[in-house]
Amino acid sequence: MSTRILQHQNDLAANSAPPLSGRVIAHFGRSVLVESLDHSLSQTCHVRAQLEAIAAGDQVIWTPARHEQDFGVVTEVVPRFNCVERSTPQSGQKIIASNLNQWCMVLAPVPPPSLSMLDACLVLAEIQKIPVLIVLNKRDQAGPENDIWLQRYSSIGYEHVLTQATLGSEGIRQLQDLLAEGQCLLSGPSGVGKSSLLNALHPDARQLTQILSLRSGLGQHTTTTARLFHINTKSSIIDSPGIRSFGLDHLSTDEILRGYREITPLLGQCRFRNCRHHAEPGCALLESVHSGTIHQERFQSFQTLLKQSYSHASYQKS
Ligand SMILES: Nc1nc2c(ncn2[C@@H]2O[C@H](COP(=O)(O)OP(=O)(O)OP(=O)(O)O)[C@@H](O)[C@H]2O)c(=O)[nH]1
Ligand SMILES: [Mg+2]
Ligand SMILES: [Zn+2]
Repeated sequence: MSTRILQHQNDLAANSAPPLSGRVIAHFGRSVLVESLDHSLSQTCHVRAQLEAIAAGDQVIWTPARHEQDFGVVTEVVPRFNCVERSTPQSGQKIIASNLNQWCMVLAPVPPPSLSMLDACLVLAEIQKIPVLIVLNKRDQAGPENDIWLQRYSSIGYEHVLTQATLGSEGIRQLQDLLAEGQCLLSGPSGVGKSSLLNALHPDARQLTQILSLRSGLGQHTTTTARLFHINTKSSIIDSPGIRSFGLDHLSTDEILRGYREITPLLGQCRFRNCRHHAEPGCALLESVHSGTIHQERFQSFQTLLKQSYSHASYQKS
């Protein structure tokens, strides 16, 4: 029997139950795990074909199946107040999580953090108005070189915390306090300790963490799908798979321009109205880089993203 007919039958079977409000806990290919808002019921559901992409953290209207072993049906996605979405070369846009009160960008000393990827995430956080917390995990391996960039981000208003997930330390308690309410996403490169942090914050989560295989050099037990865990009645955490890049092809040039909080106030102050902030005389941004108000490395990542968005815009026009 085709999946479509099966889905239709399940729709019919499920229809007699009254629709409920629910939250998406995880997304697996074509189905999603949904939980009622009071946490009393959870079920794997099909998603009505015409609905947009769904992610962990989304609020939905769903009709549970009468029998536990059957699939429920998600019929509506409640408009989200924000979402973390990135562009990937393979599959276009991909939503990682929705309705976030906090976004923890987790990094570790090894491998050295990619600050250009951090900047791309920060641009999206600015546009989506998601409060950010930078988490440097594996503080037991951290040298003084990390203080330099952490301080730089502090000076432009991004708070950070140092943690050691493998030891319930002061940093974990600090993190617990900072994530006391709402929905929080843990994201970052693979192997930085996101699942370990979740386990430290919520021992019942028991997420398998990576073990590097000596033979292949590849990680095992790496997280493969974003999943929401309730920490207590007020807060929940979404653990997500490691990312290697954070594409922003879906953002406009204007959005990239508004994504750097130390640059935004200077927009409109360049001599030429159509200044591209590259080498133009009287560019207020370049002057601020020379005077040290804008950090050189941040400006480089800004220029790279801006260039990509210009070429993307002209590709779309042609
Ligand atoms: N030294 C040290 N090792 C840690 C710390 N936190 C986690 N690890 C180790 O780092 C490895 C990777 O941890 P995970 O929690 O699986 O990393 P992840 O970010 O969830 O990785 P993905 O699921 O692949 O994205 C594991 O072997 C952990 O034991 C820490 O604070 N210090
Ligand atoms: Mg993980
Ligand atoms: Zn300029």
